[in-house]
Amino acid sequence: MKERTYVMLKPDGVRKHLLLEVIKRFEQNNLMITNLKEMKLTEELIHEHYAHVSDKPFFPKLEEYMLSGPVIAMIIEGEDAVNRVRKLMGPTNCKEALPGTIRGDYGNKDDENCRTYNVIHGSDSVENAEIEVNRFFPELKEENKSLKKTIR
Ligand code: IDP
Ligand code: MG
Repeated sequence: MKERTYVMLKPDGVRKHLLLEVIKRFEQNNLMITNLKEMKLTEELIHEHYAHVSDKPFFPKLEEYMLSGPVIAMIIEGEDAVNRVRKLMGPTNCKEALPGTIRGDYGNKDDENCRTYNVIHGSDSVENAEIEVNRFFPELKEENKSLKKTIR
């Protein structure tokens, strides 16, 4: 099924100049980047986006990481986009991510940091993708309603 998903190059990914590399990987896999912008996250946005881990001991470190520089927010469309983007990213822990995945190739491999500094975010379900697209691209709200019907 054609879907869209929310992808975010995290601050370490921006610092490592990985934007073109990740776009290339998505495009070569027949996924289309339909929207892209640079933005600086706020504490409020981080708490909302990472509400599912906000009670974990690592949350302050995650928050500091996500505030450490700008991110690149993207909407990506294509067949089975949510799962295919997750596969191209690799698992959360960069030490477990295989070479050839974005996290496996570019994430932090230190024991202390491999679970946090993992370069990229991708929505984990179609439902969350819609929530995240609306969260990070609120300016598309009206367009979003019709986009669902006119997916490329
Ligand atoms: P995901 O990004 O692979 O979907 P989530 O479980 O949604 O993983 O966690 C959100 C983010 O929180 C991760 O991408 C990572 O940056 C950070 N994180 C997750 N688990 C840990 C952990 O055990 N230690 C430190 N940071 C973590
Ligand atoms: Mg997640």
